[in-house]
Amino acid sequence: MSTVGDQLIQVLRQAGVSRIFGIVGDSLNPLVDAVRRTDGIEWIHVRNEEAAAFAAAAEAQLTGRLAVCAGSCGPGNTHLIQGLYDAHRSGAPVLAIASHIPSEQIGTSFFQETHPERLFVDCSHYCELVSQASQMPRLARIAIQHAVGLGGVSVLVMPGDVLHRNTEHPTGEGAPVTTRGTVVPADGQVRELAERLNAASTVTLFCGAGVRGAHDAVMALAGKLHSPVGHALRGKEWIQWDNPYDVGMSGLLGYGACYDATHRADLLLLLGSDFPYSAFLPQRRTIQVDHDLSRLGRRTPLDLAVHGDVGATLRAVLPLLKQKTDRSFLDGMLREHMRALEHVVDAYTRDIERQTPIHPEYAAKILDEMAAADAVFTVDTGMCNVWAARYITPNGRRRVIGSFLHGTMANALPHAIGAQLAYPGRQVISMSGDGGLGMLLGELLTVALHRLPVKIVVFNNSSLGMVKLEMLVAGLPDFETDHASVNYAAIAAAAGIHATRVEQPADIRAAFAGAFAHPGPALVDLVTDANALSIPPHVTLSQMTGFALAATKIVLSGGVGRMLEMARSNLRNVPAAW
Ligand SMILES: Cc1ncc(C[n+]2csc(CCOP(=O)(O)OP(=O)(O)O)c2C)c(N)n1
Repeated sequence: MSTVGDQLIQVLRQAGVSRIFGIVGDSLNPLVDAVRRTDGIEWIHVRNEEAAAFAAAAEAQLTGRLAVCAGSCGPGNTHLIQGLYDAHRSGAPVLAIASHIPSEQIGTSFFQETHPERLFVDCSHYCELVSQASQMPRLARIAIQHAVGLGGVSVLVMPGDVLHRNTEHPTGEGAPVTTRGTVVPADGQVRELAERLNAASTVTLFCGAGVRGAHDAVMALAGKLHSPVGHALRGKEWIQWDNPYDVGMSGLLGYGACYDATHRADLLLLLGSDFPYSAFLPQRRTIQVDHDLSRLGRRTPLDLAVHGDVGATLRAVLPLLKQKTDRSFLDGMLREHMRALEHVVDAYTRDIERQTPIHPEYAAKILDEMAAADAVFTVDTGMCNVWAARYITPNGRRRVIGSFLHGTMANALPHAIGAQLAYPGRQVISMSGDGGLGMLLGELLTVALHRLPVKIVVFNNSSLGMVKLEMLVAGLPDFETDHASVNYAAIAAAAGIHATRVEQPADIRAAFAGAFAHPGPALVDLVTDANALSIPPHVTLSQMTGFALAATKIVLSGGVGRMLEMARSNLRNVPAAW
């Protein structure tokens, strides 16, 4: 007889799942035993269930396929929460199997009792208790369809005794649908979109993660409308490459002419972006296209909302558009973009090649140059977000993921674990803050245990650098941000990881080369400057107090990597007349 645990594993196999991230234990054991007895699926042991959820989130985000994590009852469940929030907010299809105390004990304050079906409600589309064998395999398929269909987390709460029971229904062959269809907009919306785009004198496009797979269509649209194309952080990897209309990024980490292009255009077209900072949007003359109806109009009033995938919508509207003839707005914005980048590069520290502690931007620049053309970068929340946004040059093949919506620390290393398992042959680089690495330090052991060839680059400034910056912006003296130096290379080496500590800028290249050439896991511990971002002298603290845009000014005193070259080469396409 097969058990409910066996049945769940069979359904997961039908959905194409080949691994479960988690930590074995008590109520989970029947499931783990089913994994042991089933071909084609493995158990990936981590050191903290939080990391299991992050790893599944990365796998799901990168591949678009369902990924699975599991936690045992009580504390094993509560550890999952951080990673599940990250997965859910990123729209990553993740199924969490939250095993539960014996079903007859529910409601008795039993050992390790929590109420998982309440606990995970806020970070899932679907969260249900499986209290009897007869509910399976149906609930497993429903949970999977929710995760994949709605994009986010589903949780199956499974008491250990239920997992252990004999099945009551055949499993059947019906594989869950794990690829989503395309949302094609209604004809009337397409016509109205065309009319408004034709009527506007100038249109700027602002792209989010929803432009994934629509690069050609967005370029064709920009070409027809002579539109500047800006992006949010999550849109960068999909749209900034091979883009002669690029005007940079908006938001707290933004740069270039994006802000002006979005505010000065006659019409702003938001494409697949749920960019949360309303203050950076003009709040007028805006059209939004999104495959998710619930996002339409939630950041800004809209002249028109279009429900559709970006690619499908643009392909439908392009034949209805007239070629605009006046490109002076676009050319002006491209020039402004280049000037803005030149300005920040001028302000950028000159002696950077010799500076110690190492300037983090110098290290990020070298990392960008030396990383593989199809590398996957996972980026810790903190200043690594800034370095990735500024220095990791997208090319359509690289991927950059982070906790860009939940904004939790310590995501990069466990994300890298999921990424490396999903793509064993690809270079996976974890851009870790020392605070982030310290928070889930045990995951170094996971990397070592599974011999994952992850390359961990630690920006080790002995500081919670992003918070230090926030305190400066708020006019507060920084407090409890700087801590004693830790030698992460020594820790990694003790865990059996190839490790190098780098204190001199001249040694960075050799350290990266050694790490990238090493066939197994490798860590480069860069001793970086916590004060790399100081307040520009002409801005006083009182000017900045409480003013969010000030963060941009501070960050703008840093460099912008290869983006200046891109801006310059885009200007070469602009007719000489300007
Ligand atoms: C779990 C969690 N705790 C606290 C924060 C607030 N926070 C945001 S960035 C940051 C500092 C990160 O420090 P580190 O990883 O060393 O990176 P750095 O900014 O110094 O490069 C903190 C404490 C958070 N985002 N997530």
